[in-house]
Amino acid sequence: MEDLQLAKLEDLPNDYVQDLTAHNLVPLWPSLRGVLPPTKPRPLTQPTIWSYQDIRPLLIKAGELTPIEKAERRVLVLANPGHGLQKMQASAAIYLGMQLLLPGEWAPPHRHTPNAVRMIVEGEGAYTTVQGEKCPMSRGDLILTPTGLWHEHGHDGDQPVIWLDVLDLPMVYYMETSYHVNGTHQEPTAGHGEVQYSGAGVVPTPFFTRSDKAYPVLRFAWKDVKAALIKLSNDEAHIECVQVTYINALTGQDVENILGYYALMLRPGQVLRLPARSPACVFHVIEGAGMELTVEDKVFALREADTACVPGYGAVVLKNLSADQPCFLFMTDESPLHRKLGVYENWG
Ligand code: GTQ
Repeated sequence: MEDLQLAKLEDLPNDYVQDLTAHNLVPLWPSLRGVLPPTKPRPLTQPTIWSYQDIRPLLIKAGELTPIEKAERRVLVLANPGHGLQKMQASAAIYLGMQLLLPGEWAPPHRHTPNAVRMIVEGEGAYTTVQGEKCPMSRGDLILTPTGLWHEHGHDGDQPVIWLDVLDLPMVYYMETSYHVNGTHQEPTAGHGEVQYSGAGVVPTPFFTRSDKAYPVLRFAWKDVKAALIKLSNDEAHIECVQVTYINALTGQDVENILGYYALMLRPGQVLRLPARSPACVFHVIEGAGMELTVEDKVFALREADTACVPGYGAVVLKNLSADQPCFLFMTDESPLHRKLGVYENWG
């Protein structure tokens, strides 16, 4: 059934509207179609690409302009113009930032309510210490800093290190639950979850380790994730979507509570159509000779280290432009949030 045209605010007498305002009241009907649009949502999130070639020199320049002590975290935020750049949102729930740490620099310890991950883009020798566990950074590695865990970044190497930060900051901020606490330097103490939980299907018996850690693994080395994708592709030659999910080895659930993290392999020349689903999604090229991302009527070309964001409810087509090399992507989406809230939809 067609929606009826509803009355506008201007259809009401001025003094009546003023009376409402004076009592903190608002008529629903002029705004009803805005908050409940017909048939499908109207995401503010626009399909957007950030090319690493554009970001890198500007980030290096930030390293010259702003000392780490004056930045704490030296980050250029990948802001979606559909939300307004000042909102610092890639989508409704996703924040993306490109962070630079120069040799010898130190980003001091803190913890905060938003969950974060880092996807390492460039450089060697830096590390994040998360709750006493030292996590070295190499290209393609994923390091978790879940809600409430202490973390600090250091750099013993001799070249700049750059990584992509993904946080659920917009969501946590919207809920009025975002805050941070500063801490003191942590000497690395704990073992390495990625070593203890490295056997797929077996985990240290919880009774004996008596681990009360909610997050058993904090670092996922790219070499292991890449090997898992290649094995999956070889063993399941017929499956179309060669994708793995970063999960919590103790719960089998997504590795963090609000955003989902995945790695995907496009076979040489592969064209992969992803269904239209409610969550917005981010794509970042870890390795490959180039790919094409089509969403709605937009086509983006992505090279290594490029990042793109697409709104929910639109079908996405990924195409590996190389005929002889696979292309590897890191992906983030809002699926865990949508599923928990009961609004997750797959429109096929
Ligand atoms: O490295 O702890 O991009 O606290 C934004 C907030 C990075 C971090 C960001 C943060 C961090």
